[in-house]
Amino acid sequence: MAKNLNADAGNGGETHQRATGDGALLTTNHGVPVSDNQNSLRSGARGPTLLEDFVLREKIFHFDHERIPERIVHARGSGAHGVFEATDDISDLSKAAVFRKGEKTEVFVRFSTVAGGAGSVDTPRDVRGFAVKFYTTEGNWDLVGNNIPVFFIQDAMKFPDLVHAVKMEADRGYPQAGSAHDTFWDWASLMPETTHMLMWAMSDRTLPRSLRMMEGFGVHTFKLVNAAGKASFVKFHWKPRLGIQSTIWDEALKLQAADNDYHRRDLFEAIDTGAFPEWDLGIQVFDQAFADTQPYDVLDATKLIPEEDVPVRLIGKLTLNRNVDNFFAETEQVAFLPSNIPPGIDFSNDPLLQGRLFSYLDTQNSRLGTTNFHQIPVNAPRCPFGNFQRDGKMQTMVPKGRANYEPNSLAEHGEEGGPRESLERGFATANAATGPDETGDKLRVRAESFADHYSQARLFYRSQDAHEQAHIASSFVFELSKVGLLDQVPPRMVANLRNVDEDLAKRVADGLGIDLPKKAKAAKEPVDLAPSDALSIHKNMKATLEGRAVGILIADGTDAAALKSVVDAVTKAKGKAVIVAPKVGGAKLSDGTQQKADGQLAGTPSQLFDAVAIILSDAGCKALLKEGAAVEFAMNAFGHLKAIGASEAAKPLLDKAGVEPDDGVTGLGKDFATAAARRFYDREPGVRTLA
Ligand code: HDE
Repeated sequence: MAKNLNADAGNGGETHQRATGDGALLTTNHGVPVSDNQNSLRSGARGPTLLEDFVLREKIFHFDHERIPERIVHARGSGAHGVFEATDDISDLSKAAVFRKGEKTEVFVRFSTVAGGAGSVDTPRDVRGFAVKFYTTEGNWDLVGNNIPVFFIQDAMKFPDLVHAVKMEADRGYPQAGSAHDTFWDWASLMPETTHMLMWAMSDRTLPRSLRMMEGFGVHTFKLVNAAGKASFVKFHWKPRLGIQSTIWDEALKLQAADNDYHRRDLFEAIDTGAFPEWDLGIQVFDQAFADTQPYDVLDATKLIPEEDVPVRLIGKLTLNRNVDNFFAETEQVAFLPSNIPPGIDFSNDPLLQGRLFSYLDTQNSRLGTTNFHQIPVNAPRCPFGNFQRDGKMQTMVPKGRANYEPNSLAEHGEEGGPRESLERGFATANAATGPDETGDKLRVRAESFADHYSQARLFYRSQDAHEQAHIASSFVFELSKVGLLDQVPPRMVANLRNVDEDLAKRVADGLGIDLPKKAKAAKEPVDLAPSDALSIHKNMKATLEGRAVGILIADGTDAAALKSVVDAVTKAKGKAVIVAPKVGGAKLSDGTQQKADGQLAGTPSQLFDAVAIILSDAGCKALLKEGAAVEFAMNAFGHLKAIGASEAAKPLLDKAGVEPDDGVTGLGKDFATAAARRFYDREPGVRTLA
């Protein structure tokens, strides 16, 4: 490589070490080759920098504008490419090509937290976004859902209030990424319609173990439309093949310290190693006659339809099989629009959905800076598309000819006339009004059928097992205990909870140390609905190591054969074995071999794993007894209700960590692999006080 003459002329030295290997020529954005990417152009070796330096100016100019406004909500997200395959024939319900049995459609998926900024952490207590863009042959379909089937509000009018209340407080700029603060609970306690969603938000649903282990929901009622124009109502569900799995609160808090990118890394690494995450797409289909007979309104996004009433029918499979090549270009620039919908699917009159149809298109213009955001590769349809919209900022298409209006007769003159509408193939809105009050006078009202704010909150609570109920009560206590200044708020919230379940309200009041307030007046008295097992995580949990990770703590002297047998057992069960040692260079095993570690103990705590094995010799254990991180490794695994398999010699470490014998504390044999596939919730009352 030629010497840098300018640098040599100055202090005579190269400014950096050059990587070997030939790359393409480095140029400016306009293609001019760059000779020196280290030094700006100066007048004299120690003189001022010259304005003339177009290489420096262009580089800094572009850098200055690298950031774009983050999403107002759902700013922090992780994306991946994949494929959706339709597995069942539903042509009687929908004519959409994406549902044709055997049809494979490329997709892009972005998971997100809601409240935190783009640089916040992955594991706050928060709802998760689950947005899927299907690049169908009939245009893009964006199913922009969440991991919870209901929402906080019934009407789009309240969305800015919800978001202002939950985001960091306006004057102090904190807290980041969480709802445990004054303004959120002030607002929520004044809005009884939030109660059902609050039950979900305070449950372990908002603490997913992995993005690969959570359900997804379209939330709103949509419509499917068949070739004859017949519409049916539908709710969309995503069911993870790895099962639903959540962490517990203390673990989620400690994960924030251990790895800010816990979910993003987990998703990336799974896809990178070929462990492709999969979900089944399910639908609940029903008609107006069913809707008319339910004790809730199917257009109300604070309500769900119990799976026991309308079973979920599986109609397709989603597989995420490719990581993004560039986070900004794809995950950051992807623009989801609930209004993207192909023929065969349609909207309902849900007033929340109706508001979303405007908001998302509007926000992309300020976020991506141009009405042409659909031309960004991750957003562009894969099918041919064209119309007479023209120009605008960042126009990258070069339409030919004069046809930028319609109708035109240019083709009669031999010129290109442009695309044409099609009555047969075009999107035609399904005949909208099906239910009562769906047309009529213009009114700023909430339908009377939206008035029951508590029955389904009660249904959710009573469908949980005892451990899950304790977690919900404890989350309310934790969050409301963070309401610092507004003393009126916790009692007001508990007064609402009395409409959900008296025992829950009492537990929360006790946990807060306040008197049980008078029950809040309900807009409509709640009723008892039959509990739904499908709403509980625990009742549906899969005992499996697939997609889970086991941390194996070793030190000098660890028995080589025992280590190998644990690694083999974990791998055989499709889990990931991660070796942790005091030094990342590893440890010298009993047979004299040096075992490299995947993680250093101080930076690889047990909250990163679903179960742990501690394989130590007498000497190794003695050394680790003085190591706080080793004691915490065992203590937190126990406190987070995980299986702990340990060698005999590791016993003193377990004793020091306060690990007590139970079904989850095993030796290193077969019983460990079985135990590692689950968590031990019965242990919890012994390790912490729950409300
Ligand atoms: Fe969103 N929402 N939302 N939302 N939402 C956005 O759009 C909005 C709602 C959801 O990964 C924004 O492109 C309004 C329900 C997800 O890029 C914004 C209302 C559900 C994502 C917006 C709702 C969602 C968003 C911010 C009430 C679950 C992330 C940036 C009428 C069904 C998508 C953007 C991604 C993002 C508005 C309610 C899910 C501001 C006005 C209900 C998963 O346009």
